[in-house]
Amino acid sequence: MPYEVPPLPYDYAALEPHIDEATMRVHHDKHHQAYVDKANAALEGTELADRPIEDVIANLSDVPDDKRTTVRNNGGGHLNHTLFWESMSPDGGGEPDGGLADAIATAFGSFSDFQAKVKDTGVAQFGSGWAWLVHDGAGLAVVGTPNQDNPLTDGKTPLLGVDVWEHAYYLKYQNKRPDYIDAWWSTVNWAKVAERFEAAGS
Ligand code: MN3
Repeated sequence: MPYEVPPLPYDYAALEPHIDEATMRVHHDKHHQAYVDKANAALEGTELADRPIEDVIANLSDVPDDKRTTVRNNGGGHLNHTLFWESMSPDGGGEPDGGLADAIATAFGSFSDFQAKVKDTGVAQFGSGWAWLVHDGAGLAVVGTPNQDNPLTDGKTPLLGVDVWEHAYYLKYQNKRPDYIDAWWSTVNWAKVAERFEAAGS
């Protein structure tokens, strides 16, 4: 089955005022759709076409040489955005609790230190990319990836990612990427992040 853009789990305007409706419409309907279309075109007719996108991105060496970069960029774009929409909620924001909160405190010292590290990583990403909270097998870490690379390719499990491509914020925030990241925290769906944390075998 070809990949499909999953429906947004809330209204396009539901993340206002943090993420504006116009950005959500073009980001979800146009950008994500383009990644899906290009990934499907690259994988069509190969044995990889029926694999979950997580498996493909975790095993890019299985992709034929002439398709690998296209799949890395566009399959990665599909996976990253699928994770991203689910990581936000109109009821988001605040702080995690339970085991995830403890793991963040252990890894980063405090929740605010963790937030600062994500922001620094996102702001420092030259050009386009993502800043991630990952489980690296031993514990939690913050990593940046360029373009549409996903931490799974490096054997790390993504728990939360913030898209720092200009298309994610430019309509509302123009060049002010730090302000966008500050506002984005108010959308984070910590219940979903905790679910991924538990599944990662914390
Ligand atoms: Mn994007």
